[in-house]
Amino acid sequence: MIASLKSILACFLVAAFAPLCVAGEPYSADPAMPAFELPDPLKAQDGSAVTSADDWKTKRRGEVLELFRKHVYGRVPETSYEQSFHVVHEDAKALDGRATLRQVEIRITRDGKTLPIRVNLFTPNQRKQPAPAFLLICNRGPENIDPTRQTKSPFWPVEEGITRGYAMAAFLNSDVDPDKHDQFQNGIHGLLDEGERAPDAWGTIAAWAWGASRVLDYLRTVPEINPDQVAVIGHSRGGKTALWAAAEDERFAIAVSNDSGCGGAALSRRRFEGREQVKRIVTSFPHWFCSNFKEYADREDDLPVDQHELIALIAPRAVAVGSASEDRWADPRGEFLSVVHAAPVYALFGQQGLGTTTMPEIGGAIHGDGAHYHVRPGKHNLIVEDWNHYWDFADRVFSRSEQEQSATREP
Ligand code: GTR
Repeated sequence: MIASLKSILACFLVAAFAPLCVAGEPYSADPAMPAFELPDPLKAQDGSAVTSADDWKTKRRGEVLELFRKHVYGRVPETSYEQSFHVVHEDAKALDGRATLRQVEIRITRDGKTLPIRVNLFTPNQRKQPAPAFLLICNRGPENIDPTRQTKSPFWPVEEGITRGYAMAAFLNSDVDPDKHDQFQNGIHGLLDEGERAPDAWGTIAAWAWGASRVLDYLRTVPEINPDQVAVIGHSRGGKTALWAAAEDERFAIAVSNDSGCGGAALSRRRFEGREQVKRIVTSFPHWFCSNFKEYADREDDLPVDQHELIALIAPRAVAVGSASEDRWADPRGEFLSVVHAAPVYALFGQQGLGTTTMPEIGGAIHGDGAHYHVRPGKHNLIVEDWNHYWDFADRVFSRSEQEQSATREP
């Protein structure tokens, strides 16, 4: 009975959203831009319609994932390696006894060479059950994830997260791969890449995303953490990475993209002056994507995918997208619309997604069914206000009762 109600709802939502998949904008608040048509996530490569969750899972999801690997982010090599976890420092009474701190090194070894990925992890001490966790892909300096807490950055508000009952983990993307075009000689590329570089070989965003999965491998061994409740979060280039990490690795329960813009949540086909477009991003950051992506500079309409399908790859797991009102470069509306246009795939699973096509006012937030969106007033940044939205949404996704949420709060 429940199943059939769900499929009726799914059909209704697919029908309701279908026109959005084929029609271009403009929306009245948008700047002028050429009309465009988005690829339909529910049309398989053989032309057949994807009408059920099963079709999506067994057929279409794999196709879309492959298209993103081939044309956008690149493919992880199949080279074998060894991985080990080393707790290098532990403090069971961190944050005045409220948390346990572990500093961990994940060592990736191949042919006698080792790449260490350093992880800082705080778990709440007052817990009735294993805690949900947020893993931050930190694309800023190490002071932003200071384990001593002498520096407290709003980019990684550990104290607030612990108060809300979340384990807080972070690693530096630069530990996995340097954020510069070094011809893929260093970092994990230097360790795992072999032979001539293919046009769909992994770029640096894919390498960082792979690193997030290695950290998840570790987090799933920590008894204080619920292995099925790990959210991956990133800001800007880190947000692009968080989305791709969750697309590639279905063990992430929630993907959080903060101000991720071009190559992240923002639809690539929305081409207007003042926002980052493919030509600019592949020129400024030639190492981020696979080299095939360069072919789409000024040719966004020829991309076989657009970024709403990246959001769709996360379904039926939860996705949260946050924008900042002054962050025109990242195209807040384009970020919102990706989530809107992913709704037909959420609908296959009986979920509404955002449940609206109307963008909230500045300062507003939509906690939908499987999807969240907010637009915070202000500039491009990840701050506690954004985190509060993400924790509120995660509380709902994980159906956390008031009691669970307050288990770690101070009296
Ligand atoms: C910008 C870049 C964006 C975004 C941002 C960041 O320079 O154009 O795509 O990634 O950097 O990561 O802070």
